[in-house]
Amino acid sequence: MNYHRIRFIGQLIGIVLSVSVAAAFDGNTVPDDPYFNASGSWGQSYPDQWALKRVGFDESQDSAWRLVGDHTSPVIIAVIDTGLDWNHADISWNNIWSNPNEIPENGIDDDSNGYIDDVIGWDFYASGNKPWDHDGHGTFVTGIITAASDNGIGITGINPYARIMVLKALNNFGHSRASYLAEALVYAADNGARIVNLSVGGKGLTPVEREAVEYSIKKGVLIVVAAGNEAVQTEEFGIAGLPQVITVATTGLSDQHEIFSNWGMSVDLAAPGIDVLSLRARHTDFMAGIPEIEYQPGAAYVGADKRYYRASGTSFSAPIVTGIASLLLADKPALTNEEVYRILTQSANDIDPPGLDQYTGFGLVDARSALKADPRFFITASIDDVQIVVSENGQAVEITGSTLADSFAHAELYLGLGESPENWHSVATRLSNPVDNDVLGRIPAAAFAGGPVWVLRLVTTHRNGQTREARFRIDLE
Ligand SMILES: [Ca+2]
Ligand SMILES: [Ca+2]
Ligand SMILES: [Ca+2]
Ligand SMILES: [Ca+2]
Repeated sequence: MNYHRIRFIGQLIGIVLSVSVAAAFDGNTVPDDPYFNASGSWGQSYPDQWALKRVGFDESQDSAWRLVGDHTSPVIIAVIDTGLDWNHADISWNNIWSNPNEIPENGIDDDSNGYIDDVIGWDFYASGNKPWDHDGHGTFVTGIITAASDNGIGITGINPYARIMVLKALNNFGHSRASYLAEALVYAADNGARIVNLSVGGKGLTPVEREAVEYSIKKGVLIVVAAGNEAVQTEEFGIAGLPQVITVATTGLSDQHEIFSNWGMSVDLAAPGIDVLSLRARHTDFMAGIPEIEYQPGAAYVGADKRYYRASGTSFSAPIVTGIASLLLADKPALTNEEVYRILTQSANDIDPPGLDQYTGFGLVDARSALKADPRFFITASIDDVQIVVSENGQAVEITGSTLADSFAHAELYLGLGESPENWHSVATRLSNPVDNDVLGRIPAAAFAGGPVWVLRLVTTHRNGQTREARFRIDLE
């Protein structure tokens, strides 16, 4: 976030609504953007845009872009952040939302939505219609989603069909207020956004934020939130702790979760967030002045023109998920927010501890699998509680949780000795019917003879043979 002072200077928006631009990238070739095709531009050993390549956007014949059909729809994405440098050469006006019912610069709220001359979005801090980015964070996030593709310069974004609604809800020091975030969420939902990217957050959750989230979701908006970088539980971390949003954690170069990334039951997905390359807004250097980071001003600039920047954090993992979610909607506009949520989580690659885990949720987001997925498909396994119960047969351990699928075959409970068991044996009766938040089985206490620490494992099997598992550690001491 930003910590250096720049006075807000109203910038004229070059409103260009009907200029024909070179044909948009159709996804069937390798984009010609030089950083997309380069490695080591700042001396590193990996591709400059490794983060996109890791989730399926690469040079190969089965690059995720090639899975998008020929008939695409534009997708409105609200980026609630520090604004946008709309003069950046690698941002196309084609990818910025234009409010269809608002006549620019006439001083009248033509569409009667409560905001005068709101053509590309709104600045909730300054109460103005020019949400210029004096910080750099918002431009960086926007670049990951939709920097101009295949235009021969710089980087490529994920979604060439994006229309960014620029909602500035952070001031020039990178700080926000719950009321501005809430107002921006409501604006996004009321003005046609299908996805909101929130790479901002903080401790605590106000009722007004919670209400705004519920309102937006009810209106069909998908909300994608960065988990946060404090290495704390997401449940204590504002909107990221809510179950209805997609909460995104960060993985590094070897697909392991990063230690700074917040964790918890609300984490749904992980995406790359280390040394990500994106756009630098003019006159900004948002890493400078973050007290926790040792940083030489200017060190993150990339390119002779210094118009690119690299940074790490969950803030930059979230827009990777937003980019993929919005590409899904460009391809299949009839999908609901719930369906997109399900597709993204169900098609993720399981990493870290097997099954759903609190560091990476369902796993690393996978654009190829998401674009190929059957929207109906799901398979879940969760162990929510383990309790000692007493019956006429003596003591037993009762396990509650869920095992579900759109086409359920069966489920089984296993027990293994120690922290990371190598051998598993089946316990309790095999389940031939799904269980939704209820008793999964009872294991006689005698089964736990032999050691104090056990791992319980639930495996759900789909009729197509795919499985998903959940694990639960039991310490009898
Ligand atoms: Ca208006
Ligand atoms: Ca107007
Ligand atoms: Ca480009
Ligand atoms: Ca996992």
